[in-house]
Amino acid sequence: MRLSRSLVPTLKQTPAEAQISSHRLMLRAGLVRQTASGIYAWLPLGLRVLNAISAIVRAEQNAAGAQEMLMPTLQTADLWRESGRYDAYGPEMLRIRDRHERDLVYGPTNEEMITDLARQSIQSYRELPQTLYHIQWKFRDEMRPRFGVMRGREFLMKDAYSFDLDYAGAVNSYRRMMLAYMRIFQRLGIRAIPMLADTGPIGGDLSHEFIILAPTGESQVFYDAALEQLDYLRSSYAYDSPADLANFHDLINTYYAATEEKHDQARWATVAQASRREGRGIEVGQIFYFGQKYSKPMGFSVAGPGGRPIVPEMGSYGIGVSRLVGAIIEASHDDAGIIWPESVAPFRAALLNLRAGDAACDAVCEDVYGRHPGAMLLDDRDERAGAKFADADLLGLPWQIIVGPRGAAAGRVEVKRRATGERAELSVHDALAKVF
Ligand code: P5A
Repeated sequence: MRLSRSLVPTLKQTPAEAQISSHRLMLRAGLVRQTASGIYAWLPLGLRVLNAISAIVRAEQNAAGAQEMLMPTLQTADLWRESGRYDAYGPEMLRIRDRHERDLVYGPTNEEMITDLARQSIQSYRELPQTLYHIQWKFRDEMRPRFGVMRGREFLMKDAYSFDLDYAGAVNSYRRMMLAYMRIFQRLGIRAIPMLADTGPIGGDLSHEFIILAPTGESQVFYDAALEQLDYLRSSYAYDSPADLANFHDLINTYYAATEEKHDQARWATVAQASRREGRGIEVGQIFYFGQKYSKPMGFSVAGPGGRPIVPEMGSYGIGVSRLVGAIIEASHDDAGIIWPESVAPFRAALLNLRAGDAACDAVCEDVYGRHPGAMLLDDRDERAGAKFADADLLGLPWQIIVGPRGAAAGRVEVKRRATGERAELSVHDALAKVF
């Protein structure tokens, strides 16, 4: 992408409305713009990050055997009346009336709709278990939308729903999704800690929140530092092995982790002083086991062996995809700007033409850009070198390839690694070998 022809409206000044680093940086780097309170437009670079996160979430959900589908954002109020949540959900739910005076809601979550779809289509115990998911916009009319995309009103969520024949199956599905979540967060370059949680308006008996530490987080959390060291990607737990999933779950439960609401001072005291981590946390995902909370009132049953009806056991599993963009920045930035983990960076490298119009600089830049046009952001603007350096650090792409007139004449460029600041002057060939 050529910066001279792109909508990347970077800002030098800190926008007054942004209270936390990630929100400030998302506005300054031109990733998003607010269009109404708690509602954001995703500009080209922001959308690339959102898509990169979605792709990782999708790949790991598929690997775990979940099937992707897409449910609409608008839902009929009748579904919510069936489950009893139409009144219970309160003013957070956006209620809409169409021209025929029919009540609709803009979905804050999809337990009712997926249960309705399942009861229409799944008749026999032979068709279970199944897990389905989608990545879709949600609306919650939050009382205090704040911190940009962290607590928006419209936000992108990945939500999955599992259907099993019995409790043991449901617990297995829950553990499988938990393993998928740990792998997703690790692939995203963040350390999210699973913590036992309250179930809130989704309801149910068992829930975990996935939390990353950040000073601006909304809740106080406590956990054993050993949980930061676990490697889920290289672990050999198989998604289709209930024994593996039980071992994985036991491993997680070996270590203390809790939010304020579930904090247990007596157990906390048994964690070695040096291993205690305490601070503010941002919730990037939450999973729930709620048994028959929706299937029962909504009349969803399947024919068991011999025809006896079985009411399926369900769970739901959410990841805040748009919140993650803010959360990742919150966890990975410095005074100069964002430091994207490679897996979600909008581009792998920034290519800085320090003197656009200089024959040697232009030739080197076009040559380098032509080799990886989809992976590079070429700063070909007519701007001072200082402004280009500042914007490159602000945008936070993992690598910078800096092309100045003196080096270019000799076929040499400078390569800078954003995360460490480490620099090297290299031939074009060696620079490309280092970055790609
Ligand atoms: C699980 C999937 C649910 O809604 N139903 C379907 C369950 N869970 S949840 O915890 O309420 O939401 C899941 C994740 O969505 C993100 N999230 C938000 N992100 C941005 N702005 C918001 N206002 C917002 N509300 C929830 C969180 O990451 C949460 O973990």
